[in-house]
Amino acid sequence: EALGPQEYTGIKMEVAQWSDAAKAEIEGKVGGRKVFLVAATLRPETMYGQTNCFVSPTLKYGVFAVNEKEAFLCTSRAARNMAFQGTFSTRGQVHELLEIDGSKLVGTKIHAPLAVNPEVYVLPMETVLATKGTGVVTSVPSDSPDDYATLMDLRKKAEYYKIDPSWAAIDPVPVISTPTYGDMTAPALVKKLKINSPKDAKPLAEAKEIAYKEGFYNGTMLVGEFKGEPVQEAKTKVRESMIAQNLAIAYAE
Ligand code: A2H
Repeated sequence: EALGPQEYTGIKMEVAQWSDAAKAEIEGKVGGRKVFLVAATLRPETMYGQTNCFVSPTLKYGVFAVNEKEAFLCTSRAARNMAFQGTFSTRGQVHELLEIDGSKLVGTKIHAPLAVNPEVYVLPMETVLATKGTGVVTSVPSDSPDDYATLMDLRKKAEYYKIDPSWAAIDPVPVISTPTYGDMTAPALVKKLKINSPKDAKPLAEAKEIAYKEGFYNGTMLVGEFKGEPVQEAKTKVRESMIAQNLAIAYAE
């Protein structure tokens, strides 16, 4: 575990269309604000390859006022951290507009900033931790073994997970090329380590470690503003560019 604070990028994914279940709960409660799901990521340079977004189907989320125009959807734990980091106009204070079950968010259509596929859906991920980040995880299956394993499992068992197969239909997008694994690092590692399910925790942790190091030290950007540049350089540039464009926030814990 990291000793110092972890510096995440909070990706602002604006709601384009609520699921029916969420719509019924949100109606009339956000005061005309735009609502964003805020996903905490350590790999902002991969955002071109978002294919969906994950929430925990067993966690509670809140919608929190940022100011008169915007609201963020995340865990209340994350909202408290944001309040003390100056994210909200009411510094130090959390203004919760409503609470909602993660399960009801599934099927919501959102806008994924920078993504090659800008419209994506919210899907369930059982391994989302309540104690980390915002409880919202944007999914980049080309470069995250967890995201890839979960997406494949959702496709295999759409009925069991009660999802419409069309919500999980976007394929991984090549974003970063690495010398050892090509332009689909996570799928290559999931295959190599014979990972069959998002519950294969041990090999997934190993795959995650390898993918992270390989991408960071040896990866080259295949798309976007910093195409052709090493990931080591593009990482901070994409983060800063997204924050400057109001597509993301700095979030630490
Ligand atoms: B990363 P660390 Cl492409 N529960 O973003 C489970 N996982 C969570 C989470 C939570 N509450 N909050 C964030 N995460 C994920 C992109 C990515 C990530 C890629 C590759 C690897 C990777 C797209 N998903 O993470 O324990 C988020 O997924 C592996 C390092 O704080 C976040 O970054 O190190 C990462 O885990 C944070 O994990």
